[in-house]
Amino acid sequence: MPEKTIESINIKRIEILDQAGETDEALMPSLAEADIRCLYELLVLSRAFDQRALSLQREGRLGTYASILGQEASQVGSAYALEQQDWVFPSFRETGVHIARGYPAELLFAYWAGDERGMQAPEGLNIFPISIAVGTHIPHAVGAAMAIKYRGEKTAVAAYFGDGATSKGDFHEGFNMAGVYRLPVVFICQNNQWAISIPRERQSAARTLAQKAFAYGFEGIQVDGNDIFAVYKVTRDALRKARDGGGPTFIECHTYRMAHHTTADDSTRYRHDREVELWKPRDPLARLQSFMEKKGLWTEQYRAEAEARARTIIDDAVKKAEAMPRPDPGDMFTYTYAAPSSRQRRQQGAL
Ligand SMILES: Cc1ncc(C[n+]2csc(CCOP(=O)(O)OP(=O)(O)O)c2C)c(N)n1
Repeated sequence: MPEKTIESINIKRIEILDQAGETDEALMPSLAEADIRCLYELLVLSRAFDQRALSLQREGRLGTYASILGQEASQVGSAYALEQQDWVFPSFRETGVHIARGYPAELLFAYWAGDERGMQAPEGLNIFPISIAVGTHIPHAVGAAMAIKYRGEKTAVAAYFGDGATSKGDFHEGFNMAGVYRLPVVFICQNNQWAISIPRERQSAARTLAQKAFAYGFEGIQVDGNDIFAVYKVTRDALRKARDGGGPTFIECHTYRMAHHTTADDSTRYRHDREVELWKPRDPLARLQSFMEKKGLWTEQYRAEAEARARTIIDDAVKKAEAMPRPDPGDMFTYTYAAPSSRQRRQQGAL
């Protein structure tokens, strides 16, 4: 009997904007100048939030916080491609997604200060509470996509997670179901090279994470996650495909976590400074800035104004978050189960 190749795999990687701010015109998505400015300002705002959250945590005003420094293009670029009706299932490191969707910054600060009411999305913002448990929201996102398909709606779901989540059972179960039923879901992995202290090469022996989709019968694609135009284009195309009945896509955003895992971690104990140094020139914000400068869309004055606007928004959000009346401890019970268990009732009585 002859030996035949019955399947083969091709994984694409998309890059559009290089470090010098030059673009590949053939791949460049059509974006008006106003969109480009908006993307830049969302990056600035996300970074301002991040910096402030880190300082507030150090002052004891937030509990703990997972920085997004270096990952802003993966987050803002992908979120910018969403339509208002689309649903987002975030993990704990998606502040840039929340900000790009217009989630009130005061609610994010309140959440990281330990107030669960911060995860109650305002009406019309289709964004689920963040999942601290790694990957457990992937099947939830797939379930939502199943409901959308069942109802015949023209809506897509975006599920965000890290490289570590791709080793979880939830990931494989979710991917399997999404593939079998061709569900309208886009899986967005920010491969930031580390799952706390586990490096990417110890996470999986696969050459790319994108190729994991292949086994489930749908497309996996890798994108330069520090290139906002590439992330935007790949996500926009995948979301359109999902809404048009073309089924799921898995996007691996190849990026880097510049900060510690969270404010409770010390990354110097497991990774070399020279690795972090290597990624500094790939900064997503600096790259967009170089592009805009060449196009005459960026000046020092514009930067100063954008940063001042971001500072005002963040100052205001901190004030609002800290002025919120303290939550009622009874809420712990009210929002956990539809009907409290006998143990919960006992605990409730002890409050
Ligand atoms: C189910 C579960 N197991 C373990 C943890 C502890 N934990 C928190 S973050 C993390 C690593 C996550 O890495 P990755 O998915 O790559 O996301 P990143 O933090 O890099 O954004 C782990 C193991 C958890 N939160 N949930």
